[in-house]
Amino acid sequence: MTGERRERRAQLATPLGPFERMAEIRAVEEHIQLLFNEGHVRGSTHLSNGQEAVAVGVAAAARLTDVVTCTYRGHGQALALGLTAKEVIGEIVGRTVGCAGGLGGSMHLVGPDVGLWPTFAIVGAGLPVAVGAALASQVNRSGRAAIAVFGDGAANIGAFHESLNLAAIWQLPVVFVCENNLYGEYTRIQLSTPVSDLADRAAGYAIPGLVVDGQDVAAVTAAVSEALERARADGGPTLLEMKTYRYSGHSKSDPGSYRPAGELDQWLRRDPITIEAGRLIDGGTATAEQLAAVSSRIAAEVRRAAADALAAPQPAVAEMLIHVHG
Ligand SMILES: Cc1ncc(C[n+]2csc(CCOP(=O)(O)OP(=O)(O)O)c2C)c(N)n1
Ligand SMILES: [Mg+2]
Repeated sequence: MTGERRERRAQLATPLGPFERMAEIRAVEEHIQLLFNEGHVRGSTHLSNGQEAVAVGVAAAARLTDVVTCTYRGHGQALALGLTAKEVIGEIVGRTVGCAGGLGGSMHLVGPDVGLWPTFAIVGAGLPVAVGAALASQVNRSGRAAIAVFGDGAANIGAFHESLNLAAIWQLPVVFVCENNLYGEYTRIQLSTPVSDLADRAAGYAIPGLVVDGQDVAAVTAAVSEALERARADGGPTLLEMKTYRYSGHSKSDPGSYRPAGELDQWLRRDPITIEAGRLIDGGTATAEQLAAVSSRIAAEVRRAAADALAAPQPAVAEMLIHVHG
C-alpha cells in the first residue's frame, strides 16, 4: 500500500503528472456523485470538483514526510497525496478496502505514510493540529513542515486566528493554505467576511500573506514550494489564499441554487484541468488527442476502482469500536 502511494506521489513530478492526477480527482468526484445518487454513500459527502489544482499543487510541493491537515472536502487532497482511487472510494462507500477500513467515511480519510493526517469534519480544527505538528518539528529539528488546508469559512473561526498568532510568535514551520471557494455552506463570502482578500489577514500576525490563482496548478505548486522553503529555513509561517470555486453545492443534498446565474459558467471557463491541458499543448509536451486519451484511460481506471471497492466486504459490526478510545 505504502509503495503504491509513494509511487503515485512521485508521479506528480513527471510532466503529465499534475494533469493526470487532476483528471483522476475529477473522475473520482463525478463517480462519487453517481454512487451517492444510487444510495451507496451513507451520510453526506462534499465534492471538490473545480478545486483540483489546489490539492495537486499542495501535494506536488510537499515532501512525503511533511504533514497535511485538511477538511471534509478532502477527497482530492487524499488522491493528490498518493492514496488510490480504490482506497478513497472504498472508504466513502464503507468497505474494508477503504483507507480507514471503511469505518471513517467521506469526511475521515487518512494516509499518514504520505502525510495525510485524518481529515477534519469540524471547521477550522485542522489548523491547530498542523501548528502542533510544526512545533514538534521545531523542537525535534526534524525538517518536517506542516500544511493546513482549510476553507474561507474557517478563516472566521477562532482557531484560525489563534493558530496564525501562535505560529507567528514561535516562527513555526507551517503553511496555511486557504481554499477560498467563495462560499461557506450556503453563504456567500461577502455576507460573512469584511475583507475581499483573506491573505490580508496575514498582516495582523506579521507573516507573509499571498493571493494565489487556485485554478493554476503551477502557480499553486510554486507558491506552496516557496512558503515551505521559507518554513524550513526558520522563516516562519505563511498564509496563502487560493482563489478557487467548487462546481457542486456544499454537500450532496445541496443543488447550489443560491449562486448567482452565470457564476458557475464563468468559473468553468477557468477550469484547472483545461488550463493545465493548454500549458501542456502550448509547450509541446502533449497533443490534445493524447490528453483526451489519457483522460479516457483514467476514467476507465476509476470505474474499475469503484467496481472493485463496491465488491469488497463491509466491516463487521464488531470492528466499529476498535478505534474508539474513551
Ligand atoms: C465548528 C463548526 N461549525 C460549523 C460547522 C458546519 N459546517 C460544515 S462545513 C461549513 C462551511 C465551511 O466553509 P468553508 O470553510 O468555506 O469550507 P468549504 O466547505 O467551502 O470547503 C460549516 C459551517 C462545522 N462542521 N464545524
Ligand atoms: Mg468555502
